[in-house]
Amino acid sequence: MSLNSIKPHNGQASSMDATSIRGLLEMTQPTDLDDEHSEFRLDSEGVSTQAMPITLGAPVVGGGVAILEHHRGDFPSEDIRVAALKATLERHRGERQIVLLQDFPDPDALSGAWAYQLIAKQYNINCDLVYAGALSHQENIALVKLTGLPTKKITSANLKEKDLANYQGCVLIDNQGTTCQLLEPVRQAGIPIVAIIDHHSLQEDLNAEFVDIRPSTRATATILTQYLQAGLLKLDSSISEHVKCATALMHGLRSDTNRLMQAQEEDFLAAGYLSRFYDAQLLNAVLQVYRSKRVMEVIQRSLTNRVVQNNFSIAGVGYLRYEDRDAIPQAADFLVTEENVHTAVVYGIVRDEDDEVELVIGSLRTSKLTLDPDEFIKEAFGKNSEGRFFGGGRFTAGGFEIPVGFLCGFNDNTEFSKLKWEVFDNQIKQKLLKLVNPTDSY
Ligand SMILES: [Mn+2]
Repeated sequence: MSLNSIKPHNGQASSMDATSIRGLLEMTQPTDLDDEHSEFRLDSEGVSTQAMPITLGAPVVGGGVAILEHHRGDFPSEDIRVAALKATLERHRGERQIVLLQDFPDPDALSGAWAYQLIAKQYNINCDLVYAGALSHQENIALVKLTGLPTKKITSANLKEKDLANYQGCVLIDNQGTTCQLLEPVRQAGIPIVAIIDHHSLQEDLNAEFVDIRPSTRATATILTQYLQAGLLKLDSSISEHVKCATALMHGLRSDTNRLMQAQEEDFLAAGYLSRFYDAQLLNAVLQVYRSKRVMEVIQRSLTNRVVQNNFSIAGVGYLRYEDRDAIPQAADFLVTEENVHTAVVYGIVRDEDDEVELVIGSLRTSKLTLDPDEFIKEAFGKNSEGRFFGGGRFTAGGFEIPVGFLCGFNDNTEFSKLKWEVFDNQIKQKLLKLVNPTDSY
């Protein structure tokens, strides 16, 4: 089967023919995305020429097992997936693995990684769940605190080689490395990628041993729940850790399906299974969190600054601290609830004062089913000088990151800061409005 025949365009997984994946697995152009409460880092564009073997029967010991599903339910079967994951875990029995979460992990990533950790424990594999950025959403902090979710922050700077020497494998859950700055140092340390379990569109080929990427599935928590249900770990309601993990998974799949409103049959089935084990009161406690004052202020700025045209609401919110970057998607979530608005885009300059790094970070939320956030963002902002897109998206959500580059860095001169913001604000607005009002000229 020719590889070329299965190359999708612009990361549109639906254009792939699942049956043509037999034989070889081809990775494709990445589409970047914006998770419910966290965003991505950009990664390379362009089609990888690397191919890897896919084994469709019993997995070959030591060989690659790649599983890819583009069409719900048809390929490959659940039995094959389950057998492949079991065989992979078996091959790594007794090892220590580092599970990489996206820099700003969301409930789907956190809960999915926890479920993987508990599954791996059955094989005497010890996993550390790590992320490099921050738990920037109050709800995520509550989830981690209230369930005792075993994750820790580790920056790429303090990820020393001697720490990495403890790991024999790396696992990516709910991401494919493009939203995770820890992947690079981990790869440089020569740690092989054992497994990728994700539901985002295909990104670059990472040459992992086990790959289960299902862009048509709404939540990674759903995928992990299916593995639990298939017997990789027998949940037991008398074990507190199981109950808490089931609660986290319920939260993860609810949050990636907009409280089940965008859930599909498989998500409801997964939620049905979890309902036997989860703690409804605990979930309620996780959801009962409040917005911080700073998030409220960013929302206020987005309301004041918004420009509404053709049912699009566009708002620049100025400078934000790194820890508050999650206020941007929250503001977009809020703006999209306005009457006659179907799409909201909120952006600001996020400043990491330690690193003197500044980035324009933006989020898009849409309720318009015919608007593809991925296409919209790629068209609005195009690519950088290296040919990488500034952003992308998935169903109903998208995001972008634009480096401030040479203009980076704090300046005592407030007039300078103000001018800098205005330049970015105007440029972004102009690019967005060009798409919003295609007939006008800007
Ligand atoms: Mn997810």
